[in-house]
Amino acid sequence: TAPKPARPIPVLAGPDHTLAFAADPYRFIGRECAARHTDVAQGRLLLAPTLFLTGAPAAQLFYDKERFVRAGAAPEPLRATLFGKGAVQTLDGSAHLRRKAFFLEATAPARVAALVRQAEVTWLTMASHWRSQPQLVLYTSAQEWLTRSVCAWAGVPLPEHEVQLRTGQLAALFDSAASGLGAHLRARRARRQAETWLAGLVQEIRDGRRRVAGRTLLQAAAELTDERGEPLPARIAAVELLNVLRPTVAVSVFVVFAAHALHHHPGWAPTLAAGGDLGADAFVQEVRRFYPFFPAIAARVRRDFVWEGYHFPQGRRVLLDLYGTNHDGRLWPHPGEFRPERFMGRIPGLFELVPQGGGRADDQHRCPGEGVTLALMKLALRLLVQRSRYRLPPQNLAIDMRRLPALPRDRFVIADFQPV
Ligand code: HEM
Ligand code: MYR
Repeated sequence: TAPKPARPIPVLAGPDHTLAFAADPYRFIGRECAARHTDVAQGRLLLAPTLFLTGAPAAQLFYDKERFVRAGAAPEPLRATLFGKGAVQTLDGSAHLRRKAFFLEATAPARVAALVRQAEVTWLTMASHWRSQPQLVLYTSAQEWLTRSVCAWAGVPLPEHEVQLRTGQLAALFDSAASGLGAHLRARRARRQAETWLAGLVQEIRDGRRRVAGRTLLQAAAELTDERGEPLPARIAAVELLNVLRPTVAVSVFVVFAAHALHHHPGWAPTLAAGGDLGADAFVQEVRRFYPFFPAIAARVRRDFVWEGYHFPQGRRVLLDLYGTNHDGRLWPHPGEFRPERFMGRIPGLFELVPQGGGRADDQHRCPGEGVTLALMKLALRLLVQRSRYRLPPQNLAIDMRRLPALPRDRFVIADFQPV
């Protein structure tokens, strides 16, 4: 059949939309598309023409590997901070699948269970120190908890005197990447330092100067090879090791949001303490849907095609609206209300609940860390509800939607912490 003639893609007013996007990074795409009754709109970011996509059908399109590639999609400032250069996020085709295997092994259910066991032990040790502090900031305490836990689990040595240093570096990669120029430069430095640290450990293993017990993640990273079977440069191995360590520490953002949701919906506490999965699963799914974290992801058109009558030109950058898809009223009735019940008896489709991307994790770019994320969120909630007493001192709990990632203004301060 002959292709349908193209219809024009709705165009946003004005010469460039970078400032408008930055002013409201989570809601910009959804708002502009809704105003035009469209799932595809065209604008400009840093003067480059960009297509904005929102909603489940557009998400399904975005994950069609025949139509989009990731090479050249992520802007340099993000590759230099959040992702790392040469990372799995920027690969396509067989090179991507080969690299992805490292993450699928790292996040297999038995490995997730081992990480959760480690994280519980680490929490209980840290909780006895939290007791003696009049108050603590949940965001930064959770970062230290997750850094200690993931390094112990990964076989990455973390001497006590380096805990603050490495926690700060790992957190800067996601917390400072897109938070203004000064923070961005700190995130670049943190990436250089963290890559140097981990590349050094990889090199020690390869040279036989460091023995590791069992098949740790560090060992697996040292054994990573390219398509010809040659060892990857130690720097790239470090980038991929960081692609597990960094996002695990980033679960601190969801820990804060989970605590925030619990504070506003205390009726869920008994369900979360019981440790059963049904209600706790629904609660953490709703936290991931409701709260703003990763706003949008980028790809480029692989070759010209027509979708829904719209012409997509080869090379054009597209941004898929994750936050807006999670708040699309066509999929989620009353999207602005926190209702875990919506996940009871509903398994979301592959392109509907997309806080960590859509499609499949094994052969597409979807996040391989959703199992880790859900398990750590449920653990943190159980430990907060069942094994802790604390109160919230007066503070600003409003979520700053202009920041990347969004966070409660005061980062969730808790007082009089008592392990029980
Ligand atoms: C990819 C979000 C946790 C490892 C992604 C993507 C998103 C995302 C939006 C992009 C999907 C795409 O490009 O199609 C998050 C959020 C997390 C989180 C919000 C919460 C903290 C994790 C964890 C791990 C992880 C815990 C590892 C244990 C990765 C990797 C990729 C990825 C390696 C690249 C996958 C690929 O390109 O094939 N994540 N993630 N993430 N995530 Fe996560
Ligand atoms: C990870 O570390 O991979 C998981 C979460 C990181 C989220 C960081 C949010 C800010 C990044 C801005 C992306 C802007 C895309 C248009």
